[in-house]
Amino acid sequence: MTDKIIFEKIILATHNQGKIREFSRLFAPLGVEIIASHTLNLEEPEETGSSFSDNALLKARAACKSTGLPALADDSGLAVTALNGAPGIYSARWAEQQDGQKDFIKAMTKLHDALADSPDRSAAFVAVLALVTPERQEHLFEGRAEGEIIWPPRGDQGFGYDPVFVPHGDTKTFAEMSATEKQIFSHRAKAFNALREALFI
Ligand code: ITT
Repeated sequence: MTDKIIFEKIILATHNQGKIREFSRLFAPLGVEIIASHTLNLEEPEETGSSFSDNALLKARAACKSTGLPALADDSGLAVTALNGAPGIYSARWAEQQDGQKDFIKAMTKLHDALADSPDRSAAFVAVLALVTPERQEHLFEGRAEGEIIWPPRGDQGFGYDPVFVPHGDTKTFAEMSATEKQIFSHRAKAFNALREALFI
């Protein structure tokens, strides 16, 4: 039998408001207090890893080290088959502008241009969650949402690449779905469910 750990507070090591909204909904039934690292002005470590797992671990380790609390990080992105998995771990960086702000219209247009007339529009959103505790336990959980890239973008919910992604099993983009609908398909919700089953219930 696995030991289930009781967490009262978890640092959510992210500066991404979309992730903060989604994790707040996911954790709400568990009664765990979520503290987003940006509210503590924690520095964002540079994402130097070569995989989602590397980057999730380095973000969670940094937040755990500087707060002494369990820390959860999410490293995620869109892996497009015809682009050999790009943008992948570079999904956020494809949106970066010179002033440091992110522009996802630019990133989605770059994706559309890179796909050109490729007949293969298949893609997957991937999320790897790393939970690191002050006792130095490290846990990793992965979730994937398979689907298709569409053009032009549709919908104004969600964040990031949501307007160009239609999950298998539906006709709406993630950005046309309510938060509850997106949760049925979402890579983040699947990874979170694995975490919840392993550690909480
Ligand atoms: P943190 O590192 O501070 O968590 P970030 O936005 O830089 O924030 P990542 O490095 O993990 O996060 O980059 C993931 C990018 O992938 C994110 O910026 C989105 O563009 C995209 N992405 C991930 N999950 C997504 C989702 O559910 N819907 C739309 N885009 C998503």
